[in-house]
Amino acid sequence: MSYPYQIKSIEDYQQAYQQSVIDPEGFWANVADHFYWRRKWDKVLDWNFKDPEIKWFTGAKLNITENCLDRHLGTLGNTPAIIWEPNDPEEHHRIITYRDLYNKVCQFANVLKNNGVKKGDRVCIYMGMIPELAIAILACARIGAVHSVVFGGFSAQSIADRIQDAQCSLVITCDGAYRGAKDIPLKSVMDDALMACPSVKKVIVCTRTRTPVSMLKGRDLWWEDEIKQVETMGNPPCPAEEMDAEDLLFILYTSGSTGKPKGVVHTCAGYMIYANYTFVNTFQYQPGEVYFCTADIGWITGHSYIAYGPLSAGATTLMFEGVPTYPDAGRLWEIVDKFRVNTLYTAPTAIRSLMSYGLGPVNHKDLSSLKKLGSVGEPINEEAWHWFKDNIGKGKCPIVDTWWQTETGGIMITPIAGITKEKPGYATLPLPGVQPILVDENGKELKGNGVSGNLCIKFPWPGMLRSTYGDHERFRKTYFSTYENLYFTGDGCLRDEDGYYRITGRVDDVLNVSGHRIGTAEVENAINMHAGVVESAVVGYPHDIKGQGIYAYVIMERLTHDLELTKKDIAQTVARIIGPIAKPDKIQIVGGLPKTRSGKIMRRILRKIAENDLDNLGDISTLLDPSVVEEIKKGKL
Ligand code: 6R9
Repeated sequence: MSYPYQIKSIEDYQQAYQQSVIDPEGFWANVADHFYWRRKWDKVLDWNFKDPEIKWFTGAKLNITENCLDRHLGTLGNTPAIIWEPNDPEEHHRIITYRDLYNKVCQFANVLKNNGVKKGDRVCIYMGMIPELAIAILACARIGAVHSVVFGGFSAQSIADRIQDAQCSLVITCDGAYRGAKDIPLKSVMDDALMACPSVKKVIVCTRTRTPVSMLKGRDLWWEDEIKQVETMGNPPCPAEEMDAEDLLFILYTSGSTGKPKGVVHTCAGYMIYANYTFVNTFQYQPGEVYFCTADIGWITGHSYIAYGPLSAGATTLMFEGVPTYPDAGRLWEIVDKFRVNTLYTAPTAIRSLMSYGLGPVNHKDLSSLKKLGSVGEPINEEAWHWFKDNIGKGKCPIVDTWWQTETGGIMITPIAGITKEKPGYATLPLPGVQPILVDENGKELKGNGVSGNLCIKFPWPGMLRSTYGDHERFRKTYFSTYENLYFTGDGCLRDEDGYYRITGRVDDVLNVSGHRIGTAEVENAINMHAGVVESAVVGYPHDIKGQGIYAYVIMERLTHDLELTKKDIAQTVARIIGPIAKPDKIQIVGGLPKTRSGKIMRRILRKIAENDLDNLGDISTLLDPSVVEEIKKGKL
């Protein structure tokens, strides 16, 4: 596979960038020419950020799996598409070639068809990181079903909310999942969720952990049995469904500043082009290289940079079932060594965690295959950046600090590996096609360099979300109503004297805990479900490993004598309602919350207290009752 649109030098980058701004349609049409289409587009782009409506490649027909699988069979049939490393290092790894993957996807796509799944139906996928997860999403895409992957760490309640919102008719899950020392009973959690989900008619269960499960007659089916049926039918091929460019490819739920996660909608053509373009360019992928992204497919990073980006590029993508610290903190380095990994794409929280174990686990591992390193999910602090650069990259590997979001579909601001001059802590420059703009509170553009403000994007890019599922008005409100005619990212950002971008973190009520987006309102809602809780307020505070930790202030109806137990119970309630990732790190029981006269909680003050910055609370005179602040400060000591 060759990539004629791969940038090779900084001059190339500048030229591509210029062209993408002067003639965006021509620019993206040139990229799109290198894909497989059933029918080409009538028009490259139709858009307005007012309604808002965004359409790329209108009139085009395609199927993303023909681009990820069929078109590679001739030249890459025997090339590994997926290398899978299990949680337990003693268990054998699996290598799935492009031909194997094609066969398995067709087989499972036929299983879905046999079970009544049709184009446009929504399918919820709740699985661990096994190859069948990648097969499941591609099988959905093959027949035009819309997948909605839910991360294996989410609770029954969170799954139910997502299934109901999307009205999924079928669920694909596993008996259980291995993650480090834990076995997660996926099917049993799913059973709880499904009590509230009448739309679900069938559940396909893939065997992984052999955890005992209960199978409901008429609803639950074993993956393996269903595959056998297709085999008895003589394994018929599964022709790809012809999709319109703007037909839905998938929904992925993400947290915002309001209580309810929203279903981010991505469509077929634009997403495909963008995931591929950004993968090939950012990581400077060369045929034959082994590429390893440590994310989970339950998040957007896994969708775009384990599955669709690499596979559409005919790359070899390594999929790891476990966690970086199991069975010990040398695991990632062992995997790099074992498979001669060339690119490692991970998160600052993982780097910081591994850093805390010192160099012991790194020493004596052969990391000489590494050529490129990447980071995603949250701002990377300089210490972690240098540790990664010096000890993992041995000073010779470029690091790409990639800024992007679930909503953007792919990487937006990043160095291009080995081409852009890097600067620790900076995502550096926008990729071609991306037009960032910084604005002040009032939406006034901050021109020139050496400015800092809210990060917006002023022109569409092919990978951007098209809507929030079932609620287009929410889409408009969330992203396009803060500043007229701009997509608002929710992030604060600095553009330095060199024109380099540094993302400083969320400016809305969204936390970033270990790279996971968590809305403060969501956590508050969960806390408020706990018996005896009157009200709560949640803020973030700096955490050495997680980046941000969750600090909850909680008012109780009455105080029990065992406050520690109450706090533990509250944390447990949050884990049960949302999932363990949203568990507060610190809970403080308080008598009142700092509110303005109009009843708004002043989070600024709570944030300062959580950060232990007790002497800089700023003006508290507008508070209804300033004495609560003293009380909270005292309670903290
Ligand atoms: C891909 C992904 C998006 C939010 C985003 C921002 C933060 C992501 C970052 C970064 C600084 C980076 N973020 N990458 N902040 N530097 N390189 O993480 O998507 O889960 O939707 O989170 O993550 O705050 O707005 P998602």
